[in-house]
Amino acid sequence: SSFASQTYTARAAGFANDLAVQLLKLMDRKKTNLSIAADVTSKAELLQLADLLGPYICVFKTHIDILDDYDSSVPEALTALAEKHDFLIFEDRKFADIGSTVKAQYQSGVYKIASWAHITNAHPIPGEGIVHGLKEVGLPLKRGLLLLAEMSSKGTLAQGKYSMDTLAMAARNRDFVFGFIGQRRLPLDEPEKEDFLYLTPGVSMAQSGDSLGQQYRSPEQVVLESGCDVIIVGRAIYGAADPVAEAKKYQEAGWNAYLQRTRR
Ligand code: BMP
Repeated sequence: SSFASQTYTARAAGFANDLAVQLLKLMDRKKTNLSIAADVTSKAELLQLADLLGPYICVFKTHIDILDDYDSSVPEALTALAEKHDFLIFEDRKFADIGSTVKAQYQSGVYKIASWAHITNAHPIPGEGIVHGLKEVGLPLKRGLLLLAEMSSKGTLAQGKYSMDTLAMAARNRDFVFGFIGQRRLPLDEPEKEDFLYLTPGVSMAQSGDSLGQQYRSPEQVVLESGCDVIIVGRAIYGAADPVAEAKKYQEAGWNAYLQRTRR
């Protein structure tokens, strides 16, 4: 597609959401399209990963509710590390309720996600009210939202018309929604009217899946063949004996695929 062949920086002008512009520029500046899925259960491990891997990533993805020892010092420390290493924080919350409920879940409760997460995401299943509810909280804070258009897991129901309707929902909310969690740029068969960012989990160079339905593809398949923009890598990096060495490998693989894709 025409957008996928352009550099991240060149594409920044086509986005209405400030955070998307920030992310696109930071990727070229740091030469990384790698996001780490930091699915660890202690705050010490989480912050250690953010500090160790920070130099190699554009986005630090959290599941804040899996921490056994969460307290409000965690987002504070994460925010400081995001500034130190120049990355964005993405809380992978996968909101999935009516607008009024997700608004409260985003703003309040133990985690107060909107107060620290630059990016969060939502399932489009409830209908567009979910976007409007999250937007009321997130837009004044200059946050950005991703919609789950597809999933990496075996048997996912998010496919076909559901994915295309997700794209349409995003297109009506470009001030807040700047992209997708997905497995490929949509649509692949007709010219895209508007640009979106695609962040893609289910990436490993060593495994083809896990025992619970996860399915993996390589950075080349994701970035080069499927036209996605950010590779999200979890266990393949933080589960390795040397996570820093592994992060460097994935950064290089993702970046080389991007360079190949944008070569004129
Ligand atoms: P791993 O690379 O260890 O399989 O982790 C993948 C991460 O991406 C997990 O945090 C998971 O919640 C997330 N994820 C996914 O695997 N597939 C999707 O379709 C959407 C996700 O957010």
